[in-house]
Amino acid sequence: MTHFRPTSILAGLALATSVFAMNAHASDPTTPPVPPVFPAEGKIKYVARDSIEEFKALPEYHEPDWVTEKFVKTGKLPPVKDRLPKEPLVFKTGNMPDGTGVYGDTLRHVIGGRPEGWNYGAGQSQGWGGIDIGLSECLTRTAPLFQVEAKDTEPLPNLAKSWDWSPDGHKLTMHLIEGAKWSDGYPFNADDVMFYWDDEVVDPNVSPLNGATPETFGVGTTLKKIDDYTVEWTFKDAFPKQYLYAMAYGTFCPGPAHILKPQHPKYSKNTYEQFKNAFPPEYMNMPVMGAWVPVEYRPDDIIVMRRNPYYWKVDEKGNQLPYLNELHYKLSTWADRDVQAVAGSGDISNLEQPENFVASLKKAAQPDAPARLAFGPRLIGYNLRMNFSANGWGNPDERSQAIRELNRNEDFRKAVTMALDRKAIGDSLVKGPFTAIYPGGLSSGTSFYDRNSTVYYPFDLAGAKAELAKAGLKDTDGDGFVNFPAGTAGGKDVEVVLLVNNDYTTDKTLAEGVVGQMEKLGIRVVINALSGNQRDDANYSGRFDWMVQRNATELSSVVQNTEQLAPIGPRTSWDHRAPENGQVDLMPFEKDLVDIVNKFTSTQDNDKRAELMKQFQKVSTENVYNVGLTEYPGALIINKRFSNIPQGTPIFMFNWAEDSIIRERLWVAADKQGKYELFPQQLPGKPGASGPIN
Ligand code: BQZ
Repeated sequence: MTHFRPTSILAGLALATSVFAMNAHASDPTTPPVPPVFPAEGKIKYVARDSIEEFKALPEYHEPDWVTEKFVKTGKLPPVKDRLPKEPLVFKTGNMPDGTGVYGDTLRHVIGGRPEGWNYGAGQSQGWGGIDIGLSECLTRTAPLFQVEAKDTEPLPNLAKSWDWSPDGHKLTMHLIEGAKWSDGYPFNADDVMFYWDDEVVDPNVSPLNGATPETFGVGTTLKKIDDYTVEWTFKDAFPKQYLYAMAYGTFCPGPAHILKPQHPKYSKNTYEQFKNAFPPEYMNMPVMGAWVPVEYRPDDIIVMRRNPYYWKVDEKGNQLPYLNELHYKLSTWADRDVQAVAGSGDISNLEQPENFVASLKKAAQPDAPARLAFGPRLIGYNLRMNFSANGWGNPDERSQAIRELNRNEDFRKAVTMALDRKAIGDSLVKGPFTAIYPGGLSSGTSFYDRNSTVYYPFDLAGAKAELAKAGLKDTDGDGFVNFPAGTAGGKDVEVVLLVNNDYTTDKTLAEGVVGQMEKLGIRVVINALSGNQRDDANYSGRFDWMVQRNATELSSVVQNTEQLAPIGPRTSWDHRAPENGQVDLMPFEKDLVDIVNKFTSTQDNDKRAELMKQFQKVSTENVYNVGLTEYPGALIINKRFSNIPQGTPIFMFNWAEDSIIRERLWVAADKQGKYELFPQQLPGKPGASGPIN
């Protein structure tokens, strides 16, 4: 893995700041200023897609000695060869930066989220930070594709080991891995896939975590079981290969149907709420297909996970993975994750909050620093998103309804975007070459980004006030804030409630910047800061006027969660969903965005796809579909004792680094292993039992 000298960045801080000062502002729409060159991008070592993994039977298999001694020889577990599928997923040694590894040690995460329970398919968060990514294996996998050239990219096989298109391209036959088992030994098969599809995606009363809906896989798409290890997709479009990305994390990761189905209202007397809450955080040993199983939960303290004895992946020597026996998720704050990673009491962090950049860089620059720190491309971005629903999504009151009508007014949106001093916003987070002027739309770090297709309304407060007047808003009571027109919301001051994730310093800093800059424009903004899970619920249910939203994968990769780029379905967009009647009241430019995204999804011609994304970027930014705030690079911080970290891993692209680094392949040399295991030589117990077993 390339790591640059963090000192080079510290030295570059002064130079880049002066570059910023040269960027003059203009009143007319223009293209955004060229982002400051960032001297420290980790260099990715590109590889061929088929150099990463394959499925095949090996002549022999191995496991940690203590598993053989304490569990196989005592009859508690079958021999490892009988716990693996006929053809396990084999990670190829050639793609392992440090080769095959040895067993032992622990990966210590620190997270700012908190678990709601283990029912991922019914929408419960496990606290983020890599927990759900590790538990929820999905049909395909995309995060490791950051190391594959875009032209060679197609999602990697995972639970789906292969797939075939029909000659007309409307049917996709997917072959599931055969003989794999859940962590409790129960077989994995098509019934798990169909339960997730029929009873958690298609069932309108259930919303899986990360927001999968039927339209995520194309309007009118169907899925059916052919046999225990074969399912068949049917699509309206021909060869919509784009949907193979939607079959990866977080939108097609089936849960254990043998545990979930008995609690589902279709098969029990439970309500949907009871189904969702049937597996609280205290429910241990929830069966997973992932490499580690939750065995211990101490509220506000830690979640501990132990290796899954039925994990269906191996290295080329036949060693059953993972190499690491245990995972910790210390339940703290996101900011503390950075602090602990550079201090060495935690092992990994996505350095994503610029307020921590300088302190983390200084710590990592010390000769005896326990962790490596490497910045990637500028793919972390924030937008101010406006609720565009005027027909009832989120049940707005009179004031909020009036705000939504304003959100739908182009002059109002232009006023807001032109009132933002994005240089000041970026500097409020961190000074130096990190942040860039970001008008909204696709991230400048994605391969689909085209600066000349990006419309930027530069900071111009006077011009912004003129736009506000064009929107019909005047300060009729002389208190410095514009008023609703008489007869609307009582002619009171225009007051916007801004939804913010209270778990992030950066989100709050940006929100406070918006409040201050909108006050100068004459709009009162009131912050509604909620903890992560509550903030996410408020977003999904439309209970917001505006929100500060960190960009998700559709803006950092385009091909992942593409459906979130525009309201292509009733429940696919971050800022515009349907109320009970299922109708999204699209504005004309939104219809154009929907059309562009649908065309993108239905073509595999790379030139057409690039052109369509230029069109998307122009329509999106010209109409201020979302109001960019800032964008900057993130850095991966990882303890130096770990081997097999791919060079230049970005903290965010097709997914977060917890997925991209392929944790199941990480290992620690015997002479560097820490004594961090809390349950040494123990394995997960039975579903619902109190903890691990000896
Ligand atoms: C990374 C990530 C792994 C979710 C979450 C959190 C939720 C959102 C988002 C990030 C956290 C970390 O992000 O900030 O670095 O570890 O978990 O899932 O912000 O509130 O809903 O989309 O991924």
